[in-house]
Amino acid sequence: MARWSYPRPPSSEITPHAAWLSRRHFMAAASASALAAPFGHTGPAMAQALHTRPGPYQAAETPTPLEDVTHYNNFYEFGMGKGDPSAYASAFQPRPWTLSVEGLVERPRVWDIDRLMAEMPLEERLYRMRCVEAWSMVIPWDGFALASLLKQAQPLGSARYVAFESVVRPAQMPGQRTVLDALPWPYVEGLRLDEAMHPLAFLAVGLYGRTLPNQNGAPVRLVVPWKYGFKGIKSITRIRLMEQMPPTTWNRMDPSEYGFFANVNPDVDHPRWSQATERVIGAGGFFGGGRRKTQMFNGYGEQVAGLYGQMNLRTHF
Ligand SMILES: Nc1nc2c(c(=O)[nH]1)N[C@H]1C(S)=C(S)[C@@H](COP(=O)(O)O)O[C@H]1N2
Ligand SMILES: [Mo]
Repeated sequence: MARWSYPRPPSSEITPHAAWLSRRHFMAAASASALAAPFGHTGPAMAQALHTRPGPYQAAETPTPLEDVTHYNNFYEFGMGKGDPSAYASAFQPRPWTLSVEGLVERPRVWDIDRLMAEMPLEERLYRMRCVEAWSMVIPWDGFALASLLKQAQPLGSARYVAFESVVRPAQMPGQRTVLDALPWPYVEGLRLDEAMHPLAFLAVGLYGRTLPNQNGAPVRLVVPWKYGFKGIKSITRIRLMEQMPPTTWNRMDPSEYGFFANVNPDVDHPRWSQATERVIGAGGFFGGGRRKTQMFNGYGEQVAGLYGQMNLRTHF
């Protein structure tokens, strides 16, 4: 395995999404905007404590240090570097905020985020997160099951998929000003309805017992622990139930590299790298850490394998 020196591994090693974008001549535009966006530091110091109870789903591993969880991020709305979200997200205003649940539902509704957080009983979920770039973390999220929100909306019988949309705010998100011709905004994601209703599918409004830091997707983001991290769409404004499979950002960018399902699978390699192992972020130094074997469904197979029955996970990757 390649070695690197502080502060950042070469992008070819750990930012394959970025490597993809650079083929679209993104890099020059991105560095120009970084100079024009001198925002300060943001982080959990500004966050508020949440009243959360321990939930039923926990991972055996040690949580990744808070510093790594909040400073090693993928959030292209703020730039492509792992340090860009923590550097540039402090100007982002996650309140006031509305989240709409619409489409094929009996009761469409536009939620105020604080109202939603007051009405939903918050619980902690310690989940493994496996990025498609072959690194992983273990994160204590605070939030509620996606299913409990969807049930309130009462999905119609015709609903088969759930589409998610991130916010578009180029004035507060420097990456949206520069990546415009490479990545189409808003960032969009989707799940099959049965995946979305699975008890492990989670909407996070906090981490480490505090309101969600901007760089982690404030004020509300999706967490689907058996899928690659890019399914965990951040700063969600809209959830729409649909009959057809919705388009998803990375699948749209390159369907040969990023599937709709994106279930963690050590046996199906990404076309440009192996998925058999992963680098554990924060285990033994900021950018150090061990490498370990990747688990099928990121270790959640016992709970979720039944969702896929006899489906060929190689073709439906
Ligand atoms: N809107 C939006 N959501 C996003 C992304 C993004 O660029 N934009 N990156 C995804 C990727 S690739 C990963 S690995 C996770 C990272 O979440 P974290 O920074 O909180 O660890 O967010 C996902 N959600
Ligand atoms: Mo990712």
